[in-house]
Amino acid sequence: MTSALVDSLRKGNRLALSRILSQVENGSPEGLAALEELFLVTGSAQKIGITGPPGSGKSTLVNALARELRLREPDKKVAIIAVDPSSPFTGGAILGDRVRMLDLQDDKQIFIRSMASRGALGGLAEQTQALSQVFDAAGYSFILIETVGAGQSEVDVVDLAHTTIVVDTPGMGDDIQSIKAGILEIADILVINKSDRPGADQSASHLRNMVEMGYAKRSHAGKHSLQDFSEKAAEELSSEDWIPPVLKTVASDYEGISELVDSILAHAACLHQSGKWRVKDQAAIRATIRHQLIAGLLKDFKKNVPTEQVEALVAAAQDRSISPNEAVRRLLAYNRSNILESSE
Ligand SMILES: Nc1nc2c(ncn2[C@@H]2O[C@H](COP(=O)(O)OP(=O)(O)OP(=O)(O)O)[C@@H](O)[C@H]2O)c(=O)[nH]1
Ligand SMILES: [Mg+2]
Repeated sequence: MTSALVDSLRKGNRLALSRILSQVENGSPEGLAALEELFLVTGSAQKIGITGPPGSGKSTLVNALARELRLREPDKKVAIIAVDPSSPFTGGAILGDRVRMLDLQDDKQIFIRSMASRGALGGLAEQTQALSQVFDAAGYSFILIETVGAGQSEVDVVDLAHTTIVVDTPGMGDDIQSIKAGILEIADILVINKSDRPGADQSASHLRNMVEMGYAKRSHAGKHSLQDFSEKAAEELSSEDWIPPVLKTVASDYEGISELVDSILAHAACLHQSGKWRVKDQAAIRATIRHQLIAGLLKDFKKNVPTEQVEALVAAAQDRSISPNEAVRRLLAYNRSNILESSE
């Protein structure tokens, strides 16, 4: 049964969208019910993760990207999700003339959402996943997800993106070195933003060298973001048909944005062509089920087995009267017997 609110969201009503996003974010029963219904019509949006160190210009870049995508694909809607934003979205005030003509706030085909809270739906990645499913079902073709530096957040939102853009700034040679491994594993597109500053060319060529050197390795290692998925999926994904480009931008002046959008669209085309879009999608769904299954089992276990029981067996193992293995065996047996009892 479709609720009236879900109906209006599917028809493009922004107020309905906004309300469902809040319900989902709060983990309310209405929100979860809406999500279950909406999931069935998801799968077409391109989720684009933008990550990088604080202050590197991610928000500015996302603003510019949203505009350029709208100019390029006037029939398509763009959503922005900011995870843990420390700087607000500008809505265009600091951008140049060309972009002011198309103000984010005035463009009803752009929807900006900052993640206000965390915890209601598990970790940040789950919340972001849920919100992007709502946008996807609401007909948003591009979902831009700004997140704090890769590897710095507890959960990498990168895991759910089709396309991951890693942003850095010039003159951070040492930094680039230190996050090199992470960058090469997760980036589909590398961006040197603030290229109006000295050292941009060196940083770009430095990164290009690293991409070239690391690429052979990467194709064997598979993407780190897929470590949770089946090995087969990771293998299928880590081939060499996409080599991450290194681009220079001045997001505050809209420079290099057009090239960046070219790369984003090309990456989507490449994923579709190679069949990896589908593989990624399937892997993400498998991971979601696995995640929720583990959470559900744990919840059942906590309901079935009293803390004292757990603590007693932990203590017994700590005393070396039984092995940890035996403790687990007994706990699982206890859990099972309670499941049997409650189902009788
Ligand atoms: N010189 C220069 N400044 C820029 C450029 N892009 C962004 N900025 C400025 O850099 C500052 C930080 O930009 P943000 O877009 O807020 O950076 P951010 O990565 O989103 O920051 P956090 O979300 O706090 O991590 C702002 O004052 C921007 O105006 C650029 O290309 N060149
Ligand atoms: Mg920001």
